[in-house]
Amino acid sequence: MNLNAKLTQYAQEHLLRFDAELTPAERSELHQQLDKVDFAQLARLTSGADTGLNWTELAQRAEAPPAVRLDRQHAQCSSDEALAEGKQALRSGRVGMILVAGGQGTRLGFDQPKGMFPIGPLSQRTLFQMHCDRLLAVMKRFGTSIPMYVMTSPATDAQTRAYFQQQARCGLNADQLVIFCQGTMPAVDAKTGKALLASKHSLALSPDGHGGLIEALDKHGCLKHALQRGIDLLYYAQVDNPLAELCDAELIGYHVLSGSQLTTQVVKKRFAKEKVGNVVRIDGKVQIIEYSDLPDRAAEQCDASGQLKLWAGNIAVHVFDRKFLEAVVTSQDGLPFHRAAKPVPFVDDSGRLVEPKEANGIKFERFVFDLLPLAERAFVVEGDAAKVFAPVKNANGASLDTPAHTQAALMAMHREWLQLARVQVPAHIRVEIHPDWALDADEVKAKISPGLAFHADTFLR
Ligand code: UD2
Repeated sequence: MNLNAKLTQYAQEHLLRFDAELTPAERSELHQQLDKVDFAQLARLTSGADTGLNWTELAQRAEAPPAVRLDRQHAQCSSDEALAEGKQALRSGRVGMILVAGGQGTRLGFDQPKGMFPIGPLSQRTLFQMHCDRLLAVMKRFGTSIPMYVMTSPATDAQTRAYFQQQARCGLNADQLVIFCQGTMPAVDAKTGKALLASKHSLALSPDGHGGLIEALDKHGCLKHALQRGIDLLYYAQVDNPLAELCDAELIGYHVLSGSQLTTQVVKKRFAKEKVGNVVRIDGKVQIIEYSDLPDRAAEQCDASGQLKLWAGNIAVHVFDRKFLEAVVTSQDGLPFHRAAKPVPFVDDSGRLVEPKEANGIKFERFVFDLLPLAERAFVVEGDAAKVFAPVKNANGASLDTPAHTQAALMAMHREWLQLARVQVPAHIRVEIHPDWALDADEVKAKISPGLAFHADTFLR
């Protein structure tokens, strides 16, 4: 079927209304974009056939998920058993790392990929560098190689590639770094469902959400790359959280021993309406209700002991079975799309660029955590928020999740490791520890003499 007929079939023929005025290069660009769009899928999404979920009703039925809590009591296996199993999995090269980094630092007032944001409190290492340093230290400890799959978006791809090239891949070997770009979805007019043009010769496209990961991993050959290297476990984290314990042996061990397809690390929410997804169980299935979808009443419910009933906050740290992801790729529906009403600049019928202040368009995004209810066996493990979660989301000055908060959390953790080793670190002294020097409190203890005192800011490396 030619392009014209295809567009007419889906009532999107307006996309060619400027075709006659375009240069050959412009026409080719537009036609290439249009060829890649799945208009049947777009029609399903805009027809109302997919009306979304009733979160209020679902939230009423939501319970806390079954989870291994921080005290590690009542778990089917002990923390030591999990640790031993996870170490074995790492040593035998079964683990790969996925880092999603499609976001820009716009909310931080940083006009580059967020991964390039300098966050090391003393070292000024970037988010990318900190994640790579941790991964390299894990590789060294377990004498193994762990490839890192970094997902970018069209907005961050070129700069991210240039960054890793300039920085000698942040220390990773050529075969340990795979950078691939996520897909896009056309934005549509909220009233008519018609796709919007960003210019006369290009569609208004936006990233398809971090859930676009699954399709992108397949499309760019990453699942095959992992298979060929004997990797059957993929550890997942977001670039914005430098505390994420990439390839943590205990979490991997719980995943393996529980026979889970998807294991997720959660933290106890600090307050009811904290901006983290809520990991819950509904009708026996573990799933996530995003903070923006959870009604206040459900968020604020407490149990008999006065604790939040829906306590488990999503920090976007998961372990996936590679085979589970492969099955999702080949399943008919894959992950559902969420719709977000947003202001979307567009070219109107007269060819004029309109830049709306209010939401005029709908963007479609997939969320990686929608994999949870698709898993037959999912497992939830609580981590200590002070040790595993300090995301960089907002510019300094905001009340939460700023670079200053993240740096304070990093330094507090490193100070605690030193204090556990009976090293004196006065309150005004700032400390940062490079993972190559020590990856955890035990390693600090093994390296440093008790009784030592710090008198100046120190970056241990
Ligand atoms: C996300 C989770 C939320 C909570 C929180 C923890 C969603 C929808 N919500 O909230 O439940 O756990 O994180 O920090 O995920 N990204 C891409 N491509 C995209 C969109 C996002 O790579 O198309 C990456 C982005 O670079 C970032 C991460 O995904 O590393 C999270 O995205 P976000 O900052 O939009 O999500 P947030 O903070 O609202």
